[in-house]
Amino acid sequence: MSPSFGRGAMTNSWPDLMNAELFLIAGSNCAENHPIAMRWINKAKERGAKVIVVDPRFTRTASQADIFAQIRPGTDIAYLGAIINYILENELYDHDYVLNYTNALYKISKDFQFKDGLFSGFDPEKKKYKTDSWGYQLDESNKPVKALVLTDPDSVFSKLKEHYSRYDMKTAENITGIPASKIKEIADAFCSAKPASILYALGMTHHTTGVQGIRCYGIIQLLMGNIGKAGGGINALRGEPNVQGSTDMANLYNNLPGYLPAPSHSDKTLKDYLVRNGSNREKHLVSLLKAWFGDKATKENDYCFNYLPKYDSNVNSSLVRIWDAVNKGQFQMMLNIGSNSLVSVPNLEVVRQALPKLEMLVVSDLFEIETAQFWREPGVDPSKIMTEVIFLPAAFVYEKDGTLTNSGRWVQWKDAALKPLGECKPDLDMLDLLYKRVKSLYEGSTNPKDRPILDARWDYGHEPKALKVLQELNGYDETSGELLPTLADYLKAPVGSVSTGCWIYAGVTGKGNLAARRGDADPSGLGLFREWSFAWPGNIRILYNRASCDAQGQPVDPKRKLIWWDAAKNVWAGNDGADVVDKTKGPDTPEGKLAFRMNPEGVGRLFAGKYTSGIPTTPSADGKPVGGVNVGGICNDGPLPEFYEPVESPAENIFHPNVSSNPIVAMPKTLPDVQKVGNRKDYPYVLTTYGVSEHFCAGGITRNIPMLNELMPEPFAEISKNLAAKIGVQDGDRVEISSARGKVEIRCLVTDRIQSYEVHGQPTETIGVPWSWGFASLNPGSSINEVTIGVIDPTAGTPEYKCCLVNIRRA
Ligand SMILES: Nc1nc2c(c(=O)[nH]1)N[C@H]1C(S)=C(S)[C@@H](COP(=O)(O)OP(=O)(O)OC[C@H]3O[C@@H](n4cnc5c(=O)[nH]c(N)nc54)[C@H](O)[C@@H]3O)O[C@H]1N2
Ligand SMILES: Nc1nc2c(c(=O)[nH]1)N[C@H]1C(S)=C(S)[C@@H](COP(=O)(O)OP(=O)(O)OC[C@H]3O[C@@H](n4cnc5c(=O)[nH]c(N)nc54)[C@H](O)[C@@H]3O)O[C@H]1N2
Ligand SMILES: [Mo]
Repeated sequence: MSPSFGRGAMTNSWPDLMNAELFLIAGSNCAENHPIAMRWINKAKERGAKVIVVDPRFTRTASQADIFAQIRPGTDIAYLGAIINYILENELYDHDYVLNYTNALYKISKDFQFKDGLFSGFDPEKKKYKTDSWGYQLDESNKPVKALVLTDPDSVFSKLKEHYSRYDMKTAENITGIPASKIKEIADAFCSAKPASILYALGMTHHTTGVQGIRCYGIIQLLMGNIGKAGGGINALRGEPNVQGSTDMANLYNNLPGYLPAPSHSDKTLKDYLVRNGSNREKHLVSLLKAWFGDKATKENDYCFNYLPKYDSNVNSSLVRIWDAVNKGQFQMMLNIGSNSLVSVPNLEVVRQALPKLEMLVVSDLFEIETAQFWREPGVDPSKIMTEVIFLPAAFVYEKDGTLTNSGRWVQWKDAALKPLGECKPDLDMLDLLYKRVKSLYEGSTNPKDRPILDARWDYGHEPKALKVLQELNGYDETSGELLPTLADYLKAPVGSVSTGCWIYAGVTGKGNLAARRGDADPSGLGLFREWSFAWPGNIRILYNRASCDAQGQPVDPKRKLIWWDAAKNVWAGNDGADVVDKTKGPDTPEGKLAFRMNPEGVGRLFAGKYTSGIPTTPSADGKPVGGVNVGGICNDGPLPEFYEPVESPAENIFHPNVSSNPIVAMPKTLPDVQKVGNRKDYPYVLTTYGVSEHFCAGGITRNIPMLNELMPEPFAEISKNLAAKIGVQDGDRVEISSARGKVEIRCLVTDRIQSYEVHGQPTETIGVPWSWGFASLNPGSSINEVTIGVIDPTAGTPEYKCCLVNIRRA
């Protein structure tokens, strides 16, 4: 529905949280934003599990913690780096796991370097990395060379150790404001509990170092052997209702459904695409093209590959940058479905100046949200606005059939309970009408550029049914027209003979609508609930579960057995579906060893290097491996997470003052007077923004519900008692919060929940403000996004909503 602010999912699931012995909840306030998490966390707590919460504020989640640490926003990598260092120095890691399931032994290219805050390959002009030196040493057959021992100077393990040797507890304290003794307490608690689960959401992702922060979690969980285990994992708690489903369907500009990379302008042919992205993706892309273009997609015409739009890989086209493009006049029309940018986008003035540049704006929503009535905003003269605005009233979730995919990858079907009000329509019906009308306008055209619209397989009938769409995602045998029964059937079929609208959903409706299942049997007692709905891929509930077994294929945790190699029957069996290349390939075969089959090298990456290989993950029709190449993903800002200060920060980077913030982050410059960066002299305090239980996101729905408005009537600024005394205000007084970009006037809430702290010995303050208000609705209020900064994470495109510099004074 709405712009997604991240990818990923839980490696495990909601009920699996009850299996953990310890939780690190850092960057999530799940008690308020994902209350269902607490149901399962509390079950684990009843068994004695411990909870660690790291947050700039003492939240309702923090009130449930055994250890709480208050952190300066945007500095998690510093204390996480110290924990990595502590694990390595004290040999607290899971030795077998590290050797068997990670790339610890792999030798890194001699050209790789990290110096003064920069990885090798930095191009200062383009502010980009050339990534050639971030690879493994390779043998003649292109296989990575492995060291014999972890201590080999070229090994990933040694590189990791060297990189994090700078991260001692005291340095981490100086950066984060968390006392060194507390960081050590967190490290000791975390490393002595097994399995331990990590939960995160926006507190980690809303930064210009967001992806690398999550990579720290990956490194820690791989070192501790917590991935692929019940009660372990890295659990991304997703946001919007069905944001998981919408990212699965690729609502990001550089994705196609099923997390396939989108073609870029350099991919002239399907072959070019496969060379760049790996031939193991051939099956998935061709099946997608078959779903979209049916019989029109043939081998001879590259399966209509050139019907796909291509993006310019030199240009970041994520949400924030789209508003820059609207400002430059690059769009005439915008279809805005289920999103409220005039509240939710950072540095709102950019959106405010962009909207009137559109000739037409179509908004589909439940309520007439701010974005739909931008021309009515106080201070705007409607007679000067030439944009034609059309509002399409949308049916709500209860008024339509369909699925919602939760963070645990469970695709859950629901039936409509009510008829839509008045003229409201489900989005599916709106898009169906729109497509049919557009197609009729192109009918008879001989212009080749119109072919994709004319050739699309759009066979949902007179009134489209959500089930038919789900079946398209499941996929068909294109010869017989039958639904594909399972993921395995899809994987076995020859390229071009099958279709799937989203390959990871294969099997969801193959044997009836599995998403509608509500079987609550849990024979293992591990909360797998494999007869409740359908989890992608292939109804596997815990990803990478091959790693829950030892090298011989037997479960390492006798209390939490997920899968095992059944030697008598020659098959991977178990309580969960086995996440393996081939269920009949045992632990003594090359395929049967791979716990991370989506990576070309088949192991978890402590060092996210560059590697392209022939490890086959997709068998062909005759069961023989396709000798294709598999290309692994990399992070644009480096193969190892490094601590960089936020773009606006109260401190210099102590590790490398000359490269203080992430070197490949660029400040947008479309509107130089609006897109400014502030300095710490004029704006000495750190602002962080967050959600509240009583409102939802931009508040389009919740600010129109009187009871919720009574509970949470207006935005406020949480400040410490010290700061209140310093600026001479009392609880409830009005304050002005300003940044280099804008200002708001709201009440302050003087609280113990935020404490003053020191950064490099300097007293520092965080100010917390919830963000769910705008000028419209039953209950208008100031938007803190007037103040926030529009810089983005260079890999994910997520804005740095969680920290910028501000000043505060009595209003
Ligand atoms: N009631 C309600 N539920 C919601 C939403 C809502 O608006 N209201 N929104 C939904 C959506 S779209 C999403 S994405 C999720 C969001 O769910 P959460 O991520 O839980 O949401 P936030 O409150 O934005 O941020 C979480 C916490 O991160 C902390 N934080 C800020 N900066 C940092 C940092 O640098 N490090 C660390 N460790 N923590 C930091 C904040 O203080 C906050 O307590 O919730 C979803 N659920
Ligand atoms: N400062 C600051 N800004 C933030 C954040 C933050 O933490 N701090 N969080 C960010 C995050 S995580 C997110 S996800 C974004 C969210 O930003 P937006 O997506 O712009 O905001 P929402 O309010 O979630 O917008 C969803 C809209 O969809 C409408 N809607 C609901 N159901 C339907 C439906 O079935 N059909 C249609 N057509 N419409 C429907 C709702 O009424 C609502 O207006 O905001 C981001 N902005
Ligand atoms: Mo979100």
